[in-house]
Amino acid sequence: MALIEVKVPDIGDFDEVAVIELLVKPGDTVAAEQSLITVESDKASMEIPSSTAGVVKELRVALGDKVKEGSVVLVVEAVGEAAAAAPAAAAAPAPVQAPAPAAAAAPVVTAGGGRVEVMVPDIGDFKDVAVIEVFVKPGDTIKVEQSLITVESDKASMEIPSSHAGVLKELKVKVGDTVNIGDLLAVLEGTAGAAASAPAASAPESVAPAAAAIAPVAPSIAAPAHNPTASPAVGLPHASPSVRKFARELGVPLAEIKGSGLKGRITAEDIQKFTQSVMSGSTQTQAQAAKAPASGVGGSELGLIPWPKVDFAKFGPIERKEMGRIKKISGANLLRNAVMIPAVTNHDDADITDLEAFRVSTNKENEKSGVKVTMLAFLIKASVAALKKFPEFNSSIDGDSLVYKQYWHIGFAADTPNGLMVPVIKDADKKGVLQISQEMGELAKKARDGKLSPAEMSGATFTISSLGGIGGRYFTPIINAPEVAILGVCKSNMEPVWDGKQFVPRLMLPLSLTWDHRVIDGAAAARFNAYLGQILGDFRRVLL
Ligand code: CAO
Repeated sequence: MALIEVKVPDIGDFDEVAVIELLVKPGDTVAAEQSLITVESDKASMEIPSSTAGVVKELRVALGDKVKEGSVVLVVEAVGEAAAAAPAAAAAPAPVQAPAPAAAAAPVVTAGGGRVEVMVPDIGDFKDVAVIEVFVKPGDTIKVEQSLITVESDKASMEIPSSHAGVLKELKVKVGDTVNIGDLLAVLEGTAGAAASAPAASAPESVAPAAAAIAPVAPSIAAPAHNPTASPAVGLPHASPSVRKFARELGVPLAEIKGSGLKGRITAEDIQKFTQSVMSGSTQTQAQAAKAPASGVGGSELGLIPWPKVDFAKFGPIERKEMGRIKKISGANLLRNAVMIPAVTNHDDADITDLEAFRVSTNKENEKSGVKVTMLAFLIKASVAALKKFPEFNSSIDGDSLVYKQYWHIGFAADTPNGLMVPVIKDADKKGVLQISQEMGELAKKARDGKLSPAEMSGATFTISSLGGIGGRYFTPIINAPEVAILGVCKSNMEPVWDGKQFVPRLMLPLSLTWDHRVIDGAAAARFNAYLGQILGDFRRVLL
């Protein structure tokens, strides 16, 4: 297996930038384009993605290190195609993106010389980047190169500086807007001094953003050039783009978090801890505090008492272990889904006597093919039929709308040494049970080996969680938002079933369907389960 050095690609005019986050560790499997580290300068932070897929063998940087173009970030052992292409990949650093033209950064001075329009400069290949922070307000006196707003893409956030000095008359954007090169940001009333400096401000070297191509495939980003005279916004929380995104997804106010990272930077862990303490009632957000009863005895918005704080060591020996990354991420998602979704679970049983006999005989016939047909594959196929009959189960809430998906991608929970993962069988409606069984086996193996790519875990419209191979009767699975339902399956048992005349032994499969009451009602859920049971009882119904 080939060892490849992954290097910092062209990051524009930045000479040396500090490593503020390590996103992988030795032993991790990384996909091409997966973010490896976050670096930060005065004005921009960006994630450096991997130029190749493989297993991390050695990290060559530590928190606080300074890196520049060509610095080796880590060494990976290439796998698959990357291994074949290894010599080229190791030798060739990420291609360099030509510096962006400065034209868009130039202020437009209109009649009278006093009114200046400040536009979004060239921000590289990005389209529709989101405004996530606004630092100024009308009436403020703005200096040349003072940061006006922060914009953010998936991989980088950057502050957009003013190309001109003056008094801010109108601000044309707000948090949540998306902007592109050339969009009008602000209108300034220029001052005498500012007017004199205007031509200099439009010169490329003083305000033109430098293009910092992050990686061959990652979008390039234009980050404002480092300039010692720039006046960065004071008191703003420092956090990398992915951390900001994570905070936004959970609705966590960054300004209220004390960062534990280098120089007080906020880490993903800080956000998780903050969320946990808010959910447990031991911390209040400022918004919650504002809403709390005047008596001051409020507690959290949910009215919960604080999470018990116990000195476990007082009662006996203990061992403390950090939770793994996957557990932390899935924990935060599960907590949100459990708290935010008004979920109800219906339990039912399906008679799978004939289906199991068919599965066993199919496996005997196909013994040599190496593909084992599993009950879960039949459940996926049966679920697709039920989802087609009851389309709201295949929908998602989006604001005030329901999005009905015309595709049927089924996720299945897989138990792995690192925690719960949910690989997705795409277009399950177009695949036969044999193909689904084969794909499921491959995806479950990848999940256990920690080799699932993000694409293999995204896009599900419905999820099945099967504990059938382990045991139990019924359970209440948590919906995998933004899906609106999840099917839990337990171990089938031979049971006496009354056929109208006598008790007969039938193989019964316990089903637990959890559904979002905002979208689905109890009658629909009961019908869904009943229909699913009918199909599992006689698969010919799928043909009807
Ligand atoms: N009833 C009775 N037996 C069942 C069954 C059921 N519902 N489902 C599977 N089995 C049997 C299988 O037939 C197999 O038996 P044989 O080896 O004799 O053929 C055995 O149990 C093992 O099955 P399996 O679990 O390996 O395979 P699967 O296709 O059923 O499941 C997978 C694959 C990936 C879903 C499973 O390995 C797994 O990870 N399950 C756990 C999921 C989980 O953690 N859910 C909880 C999420 S909420 O925290």
